[in-house]
Amino acid sequence: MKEKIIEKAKELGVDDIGIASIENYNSPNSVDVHELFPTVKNMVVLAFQQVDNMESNSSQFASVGIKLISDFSHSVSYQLANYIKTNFNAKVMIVPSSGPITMSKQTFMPSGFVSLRHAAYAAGLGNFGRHNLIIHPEMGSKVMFMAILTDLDLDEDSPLEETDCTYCDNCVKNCPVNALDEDGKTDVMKCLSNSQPYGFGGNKQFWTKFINSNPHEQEEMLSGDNYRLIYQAQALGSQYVCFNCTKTCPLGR
Ligand code: B12
Ligand code: SF4
Ligand code: SF4
Repeated sequence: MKEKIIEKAKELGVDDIGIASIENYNSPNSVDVHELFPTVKNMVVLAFQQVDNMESNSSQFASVGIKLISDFSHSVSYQLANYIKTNFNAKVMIVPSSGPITMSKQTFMPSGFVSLRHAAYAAGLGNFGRHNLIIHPEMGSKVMFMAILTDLDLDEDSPLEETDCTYCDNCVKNCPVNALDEDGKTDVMKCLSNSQPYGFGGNKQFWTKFINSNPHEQEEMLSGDNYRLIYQAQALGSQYVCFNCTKTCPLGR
């Protein structure tokens, strides 16, 4: 069964795949997976290599890469989940690449329903680096993940014991807002405001200013560049403009 799933995943364009048992998935700050899927047994975790748009000097062109990989990985995950469901009579649920996520006023911090970094670690697809991202043995830091939760019994992979991170600190030194200064923790609010200036915070700021402006100022605001960038980020879902911690890491292709 596992071999057939791996073969199908590779045929669909997945770069690497690992199986994590739910027992090995340990993400203390995330919800209990059984609340989402009571009979879940395993996670089929998929790794996708990032392209190099992030190296472009144009921040908007750089943001294209993450959007494309996200679209592709969603489509592939759906096809693979459907294959598992149809061929092995199993239940399957897909963890999205990024949104929707929990974004409540109470919890404040945005959080995925399932932490894909912890899932990838449990599936043996890499280990944490100094930038708090998973470093894959071949693809290095330029890798993104998706996961399919299933009640199917599958042979699990083991987590990697060693990290490939050399602690060169390139990621830490090149973070424009010092979000990585504390070892083992990303300062989420610092990263968010810098890497997604047209996301929730930027959008809220825009409309708060808008309702306190006179009609002439409002007209100016709506025809300005900032609103056009906010509009595109919302409409297309391409929100990241900073990739420094990933692109300055020397590991990978
Ligand atoms: C929300 C979110 C964000 C938020 C962070 C919110 C948060 N609370 O972590 C923001 C907007 C800041 C963000 C930024 C980025 N993100 Co993001 N993000 C997510 C998302 C949707 C949820 C993450 C989550 O639930 N976090 C909450 C919990 C799980 O975090 P935590 O328990 O506090 O764990 C943290 C620390 O404790 C530490 N940690 C935990 N265990 C261990 C163990 C060791 C040994 C160490 C050293 C550290 C460590 O690492 C975690 C990160 O801070 C995931 C997708 C998903 N569903 O998982 C993508 C995801 C994590 N993001 C990803 C990426 C690529 C990025 C960016 C590089 C985006 C970009 N600019 O390209 C930056 C990197 C920031 C960084 N260096 O940490 C990838 C990571 C891929 C990888 N190779 O690991 C993911 C998995 C998306 C995907 N589909 O692949 N992200
Ligand atoms: S994405 Fe940018 S702001 Fe966020 S941690 Fe990485 S370098 Fe810092
Ligand atoms: S840039 Fe250096 S310190 Fe940061 S994750 Fe990569 S190897 Fe580790």
